[in-house]
Amino acid sequence: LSDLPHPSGRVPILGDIRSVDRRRPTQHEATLARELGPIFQRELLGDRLVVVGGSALGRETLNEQNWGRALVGPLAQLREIAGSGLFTARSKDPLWGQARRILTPGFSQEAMRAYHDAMASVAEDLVAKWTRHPVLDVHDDMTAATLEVIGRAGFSQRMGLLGDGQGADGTDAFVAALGRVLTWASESTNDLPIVGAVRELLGAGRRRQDVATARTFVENIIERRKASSAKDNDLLGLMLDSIDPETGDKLPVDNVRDQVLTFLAAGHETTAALMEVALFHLAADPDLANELVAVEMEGTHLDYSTVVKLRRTRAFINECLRLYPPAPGFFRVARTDQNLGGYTVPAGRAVFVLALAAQKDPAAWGPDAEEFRADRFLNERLTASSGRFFSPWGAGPRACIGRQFAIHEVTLLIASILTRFDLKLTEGHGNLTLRERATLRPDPFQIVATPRETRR
Ligand code: MNH
Repeated sequence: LSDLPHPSGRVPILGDIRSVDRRRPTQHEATLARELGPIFQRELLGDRLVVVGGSALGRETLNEQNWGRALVGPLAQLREIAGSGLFTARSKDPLWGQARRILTPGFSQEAMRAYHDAMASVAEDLVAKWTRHPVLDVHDDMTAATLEVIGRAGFSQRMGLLGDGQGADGTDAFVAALGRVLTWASESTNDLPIVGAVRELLGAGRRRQDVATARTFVENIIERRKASSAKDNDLLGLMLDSIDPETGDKLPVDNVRDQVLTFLAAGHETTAALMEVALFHLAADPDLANELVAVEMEGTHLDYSTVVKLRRTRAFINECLRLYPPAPGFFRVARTDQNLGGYTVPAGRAVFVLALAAQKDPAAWGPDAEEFRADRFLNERLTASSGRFFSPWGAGPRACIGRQFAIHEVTLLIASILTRFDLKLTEGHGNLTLRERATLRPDPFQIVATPRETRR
């Protein structure tokens, strides 16, 4: 692996220190992938990160027989707040399999049907808010909407974030604490040990406080549920009461807390990022928005079965996920020695599969790979043999459990918004820039929402 291409400007001992972008690491790595090819390395103090940014090589790492999921980088850091929740549990931890089996019924088609009304209630609150305040901060409103959806659908718990009064106490503090921990998890993985140690000295106290704030918040949600007589058939119900068919056990109390926190976090940050990218493109391209409305939304009642049939909207969402994957990459570890692009990756070695680069690799996606083309996924079937890397949900048994949940939510929110409003960007916001905190999420921007009726 020491033969792998590396960025120019390497310094003795420290290594490729000049080629680290602490604030936007994966976007910088995607630029490097364009210069250095489908597989390259970046070394810091002898610690080597192997980045796979090519479509074909990326696909090789998805083969579950040869590669598995690795818990390193920002993910490993997040264990500090999410413990052995589903996202941060080690694959060999029996709690992972147990939780996955217990929670899988919570993501069946039947479950999605049951969540629809809760999701629609959030869409209605959002529409009401935008009708009152037509100039809106997309970041804040998408944080609010996605947290409301996971709260109402998953935990039968209103968060009170959309100006509807009632809700959980301390939601804002929870969101702020979570944001800081996510930022730390992302940035600290790129620190040199000595710098990291200093930052840790300064930041550890704050983080302990943030973790405590987040845990208290979810513990309150759990206590409130236990005190109520409602036996709701939602995610929290499964976490608290369901028995794993394989082991006959329920989830331990501490683990339920970690799961609630995991689902509040994983369930909103990535989905909000996707919504923001989608709204940006719809506001920037009114023709596209009008076409979606005219072709498949106008005159429909947005019930469950209508929403799952919005195939153009789904294709548009896939194109958002292709160019702006909210999880910009994931780690895969070689189960046995692997030949990857002519280099030997020894057993046990983790590589970073950079979806952000592989999903726009011109070698597989063609010369217009970097262009946003909403109809791409309508015309081209992404069969296993197409050779194109498209993996915004991860891979294998550890792939996203919330995929259908997120797709239904985002499709419904987009359709509810587009059928009610014309969107436009505010002056001077013609570019979509992205910030990173383990996720890839647009920098805050505003849009103006004008009710469609008033135009006529
Ligand atoms: Mn989600 C895992 C992307 C929405 C809950 N999610 C993953 C992974 C990716 C991912 C990629 C795998 C990461 C890795 O291998 O290191 N998730 C997304 C995206 C969206 C998303 C792009 C929205 C858009 N995720 C959601 C929602 C929920 C959720 C919504 C919950 C309601 N995701 C999870 C959980 C895991 C996960 C839990 C961990 C699954 C496991 O390890 O078994």
